[in-house]
Amino acid sequence: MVSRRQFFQSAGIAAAASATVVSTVALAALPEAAQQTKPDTMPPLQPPNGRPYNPVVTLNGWTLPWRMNQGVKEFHLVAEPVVREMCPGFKAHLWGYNGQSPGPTIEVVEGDRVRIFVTNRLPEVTSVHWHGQRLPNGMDGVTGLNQPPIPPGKTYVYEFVARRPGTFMYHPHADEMVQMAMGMMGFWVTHPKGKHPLIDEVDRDYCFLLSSYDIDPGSYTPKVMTMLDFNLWAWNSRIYPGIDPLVAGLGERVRLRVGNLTMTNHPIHIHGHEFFVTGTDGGPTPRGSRWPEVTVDMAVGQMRQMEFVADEPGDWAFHCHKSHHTMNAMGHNVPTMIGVDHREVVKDITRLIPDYMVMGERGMHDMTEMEMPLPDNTAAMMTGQGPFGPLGMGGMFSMIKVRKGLKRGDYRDPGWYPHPLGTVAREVTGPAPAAANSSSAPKTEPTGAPQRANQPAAAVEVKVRKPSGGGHGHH
Ligand SMILES: [Cu+2]
Repeated sequence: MVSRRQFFQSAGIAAAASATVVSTVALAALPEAAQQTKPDTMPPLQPPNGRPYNPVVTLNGWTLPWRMNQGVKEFHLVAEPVVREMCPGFKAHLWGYNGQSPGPTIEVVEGDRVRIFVTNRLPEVTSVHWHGQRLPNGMDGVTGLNQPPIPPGKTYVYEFVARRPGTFMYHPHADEMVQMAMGMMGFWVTHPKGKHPLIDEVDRDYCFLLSSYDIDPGSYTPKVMTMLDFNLWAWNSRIYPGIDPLVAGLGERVRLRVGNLTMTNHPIHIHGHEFFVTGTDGGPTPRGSRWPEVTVDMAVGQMRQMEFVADEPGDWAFHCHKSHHTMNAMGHNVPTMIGVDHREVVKDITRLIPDYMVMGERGMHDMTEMEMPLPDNTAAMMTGQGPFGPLGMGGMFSMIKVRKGLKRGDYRDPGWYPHPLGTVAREVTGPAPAAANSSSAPKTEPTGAPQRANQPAAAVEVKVRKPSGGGHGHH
């Protein structure tokens, strides 16, 4: 078992050292606010105390350590501006918790008494709503309805018993539109205490949140006014090829927990396997209600738990089935990348958040960064190199890598699947066999049909740009 100290070392977590507005006296009594800024998938946090459980692995994320205080699990969340690397070469200025967006996953056990300190280091008020939890009304986190807003620089405390096991999330209920567009969200898992008739034990338990951003190519901060026309579709604020693969040993039982905090639905699709929806944020589903699927649609604000046995070796695509959601950084009104006045984005946000420039804690330097040549902070629209060439994917795309002989607890990328000889689709050479209805089948493409196979990649890229702005067509 990995000790808490070892976990801290392996995960590279350092205690927060950037206290600015919160007095050190007030912080002294609080549990340490662990920080994590690396975008890697961190190893599962084995519980150092309390009831045992099999921890989850947060995709490109981590679990928040706690302090046990007279039988109460105490956590410390710090709401603050963060820099999130969404994929290599592309950084976004978001808001999140404890150094990252999404915030750390909180894991507790059914029946645990939980106390969560929330320190606000944002330039405006916030609150935390514990989505899906049974709790006292005054702990539900809706600003104005259940509690006063948490002012900048202040720390509030929430306390309740995690009454039912399941898959939950947390997010602000204060200036929600802005704060969720900026990336404020996190996962919450309540493990069952002992055996549960509807909750099976699994070998691997992955979780992540669906989020979307609208960041013009070359700029860093999401446009918070965007309602539907986002250009970045993310899993845990990462976009492919920035999303780690989900690794499983051959024959292992795998659970996937997903929550949707975007503004549209996402049909999440698995290749090579079938899964069953075993639970929602409402709880475990009755066994009689489960049927096999290869795609599960997730509405806004919904969470789903899917389970399958990883019994087919290989590198299996796992993605949102909306094809526009497996692409990156489409410029809406940016037919040409050069000469975009992205300072307008800053003006828009400043209108909403007068203190906006404070968030980067870089003063005017942010402006100079934004004046860099545009392609410097832009994710390629479709990218990723596979064993057979470019994958042509981005956004909500990853892989489930199933391997024989993988050790339990080994989450490292095993590399590309070595296909057994003769098991890869290949070119047919020599005369093609006649089609069954060869009399009507044309031997060549009909006249005027696009020569798809011969089209250069660049032209394809232009064609799939969203038609909403000026980005459609050739220039
Ligand atoms: Cu989608």
